[in-house]
Amino acid sequence: MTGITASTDFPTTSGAFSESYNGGFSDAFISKLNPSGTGLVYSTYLGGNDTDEGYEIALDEGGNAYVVGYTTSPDFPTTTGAFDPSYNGIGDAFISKLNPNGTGLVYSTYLGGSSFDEGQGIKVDEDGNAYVVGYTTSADFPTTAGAYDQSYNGNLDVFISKLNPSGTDLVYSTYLGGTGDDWGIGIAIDQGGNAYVTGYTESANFPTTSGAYDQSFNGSIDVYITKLNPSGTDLVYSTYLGGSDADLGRGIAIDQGGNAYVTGNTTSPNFPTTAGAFQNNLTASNDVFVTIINSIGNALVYSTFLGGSADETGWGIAVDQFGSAYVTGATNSIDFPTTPMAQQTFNAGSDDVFVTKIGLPFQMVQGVTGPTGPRGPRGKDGRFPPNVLPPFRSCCRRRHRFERRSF
Ligand SMILES: [Ca+2]
Ligand SMILES: [Ca+2]
Ligand SMILES: [Ca+2]
Ligand SMILES: [Ca+2]
Repeated sequence: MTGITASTDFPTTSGAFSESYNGGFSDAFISKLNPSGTGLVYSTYLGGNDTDEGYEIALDEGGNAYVVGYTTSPDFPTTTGAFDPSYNGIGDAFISKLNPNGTGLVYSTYLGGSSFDEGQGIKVDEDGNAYVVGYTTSADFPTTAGAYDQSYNGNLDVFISKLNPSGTDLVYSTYLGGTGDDWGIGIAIDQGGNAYVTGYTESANFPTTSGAYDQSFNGSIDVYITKLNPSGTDLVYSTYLGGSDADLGRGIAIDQGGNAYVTGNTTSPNFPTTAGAFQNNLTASNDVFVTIINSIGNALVYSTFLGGSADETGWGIAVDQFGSAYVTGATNSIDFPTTPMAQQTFNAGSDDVFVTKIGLPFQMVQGVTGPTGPRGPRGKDGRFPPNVLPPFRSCCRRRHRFERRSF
């Protein structure tokens, strides 16, 4: 895991890359827990004498850890021969690759221009290339020849950069955005080397593609979902997603068929949902959304709100081989939908973490609370097509709705 700490006594391990705090407002940290969660395999600070923040981590098959984040430290640890070993000012993104033992950096580089640059998301392919997303106000952010968009579009722009396995050079690097503020938050890759990015935009001229699901801005802030080709030279598709109010994308994952699963939060009562989805109405000022868009980016496969009577935010999403989505985030609702026999069915105060599994409408979720489980609605074969769902009985409490429709 990675994150941010201001603690000078954050637990580190003997021999780790950086055992002691490096100063300033914060350091990033990288920690590896053993399989049973009873001890640290390694734990290290990562940072310089100013602010350092770790935002996402990815692993390769060799056990190397790749971290992306943000730093204002001129002495952030970089490695000789790295793509950019020197600070560019007003905040830079960083990408650091830590060896499997946590004892040293394989490479570490700044990424940014002369203005503000912040890294947010990272994924690594099987060859060790790192794909990074973030946002920038630098007109001189490093881009590559032939990349999709080599020129700054104004205010915040998204950047998408692919770093080679040795961290010495960019394979490609491109801006993405319109004239307004555009934030890059989440990134996913498929086996073909396409990169999928989500975040949010205030640009009415954010680049979309012909035939995409939603080519026009819906107001306030919108989610976008953009698929970049393997060479970083062009968009495969790019679409808005949202309603008339604020819609913010944060997490994205890709299934084996190339469908993109996106989560975030929305305050739009008219955020697009699909017929038969778990929750078709906004329950409060701010709900999580979970949306699946098809592989060519021209239609929604599934889209739902997820939330209770107070606010929540979706932060991360994963998808399994059956197409079920696993969503996590934070909620301060006392009536956030939970399932019977879940680990914790109540809010213990203020913001709580939530973990939710949502199956596609035509699939069933196995397990004790699934359709065929001892607490489930016991369909003959555990499979209710969405249009013949058994009616909800008036006796059933809200959480049962979730159980029945969560497949
Ligand atoms: Ca620091
Ligand atoms: Ca900078
Ligand atoms: Ca912009
Ligand atoms: Ca909107």
